Amino acid sequence: MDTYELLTRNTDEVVVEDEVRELAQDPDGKRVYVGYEPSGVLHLGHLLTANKLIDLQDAGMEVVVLLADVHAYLNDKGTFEEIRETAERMRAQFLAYGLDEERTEFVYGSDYQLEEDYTLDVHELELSTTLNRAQRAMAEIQSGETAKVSHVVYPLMQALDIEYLDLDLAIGGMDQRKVHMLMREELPAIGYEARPVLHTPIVADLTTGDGKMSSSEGITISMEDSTEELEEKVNSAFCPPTRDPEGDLENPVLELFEYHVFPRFEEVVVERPDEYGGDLTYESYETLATDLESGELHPADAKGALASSLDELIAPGRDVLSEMRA
Ligand code: IYR
Repeated sequence: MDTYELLTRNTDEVVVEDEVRELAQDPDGKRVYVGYEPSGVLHLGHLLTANKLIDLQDAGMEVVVLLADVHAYLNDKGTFEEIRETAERMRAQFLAYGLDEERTEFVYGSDYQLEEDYTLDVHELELSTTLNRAQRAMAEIQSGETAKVSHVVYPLMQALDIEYLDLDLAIGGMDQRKVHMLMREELPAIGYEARPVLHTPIVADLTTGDGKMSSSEGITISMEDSTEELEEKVNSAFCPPTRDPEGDLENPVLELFEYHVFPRFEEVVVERPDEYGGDLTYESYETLATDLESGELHPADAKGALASSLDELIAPGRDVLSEMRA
């Protein structure tokens, strides 16, 4: 696969193409990051950005994972101590999921975000950014209905992280795009260079195909799920025989194949009894989606194969979690 294609596959947005094409010319040793507010257990949302990191490692880039403890604190996710404990568990789960330990640097936000230089730069951004802009950047991130002062400091710090971690590229879900747009404008305003960004899609809710899959509502698949729970959840998924259901709906089963399964497996085998045509083997998302649309592949069989592939992906993380709790 061509390097630009590897860097950008399964993304919803590339900001901006020219800059990412330049990176693709010589990705070796370039630094890319994603940040996460430490929270309970990894779920498919986290794993989608992690898949992108694995692609970028395969392209030769160095990966930085920011365990954004100060950000989580500013977003009212608990006490500092609770957040740091969660972050440690999160780190172990990412490694179990398949990030290369040698080429992944884990950084806590509090390692550098409380230093004088950083703090003075935050204040400089406070001066150059309008309140309205900072508030809008947080629309999809802010916890709770009421905007607090902490919520407008948050995106300014996220923008500065890119400078302080000395990065060449940032990754985030589409929910982070307004923060990144603020970064593109505001870093140059205080004398730093804006960096390119890749945004990964937000997967639809499993049972309805609507909106986004999140841990707060609807059904989420997480690293804590047992094989049986996973099968049950996948079986209850919305899966019409088309990749384009009506209106704003998506086909979440196909999305999971596209963003989670095919990037990590060479082939997917759908097991079927001989009287139903025998096993089917797919080497690409396209052929599987085409067969689902034509009726060659029944949604129930697709779900069975999806559940076992996801189970294989989360099993190592599930084991690490149970060891940590033992
Ligand atoms: N806003 C992210 C967490 C986060 C991401 C990055 I990239 C940072 O530099 C800091 C925080 C979230 O919503 O989880």
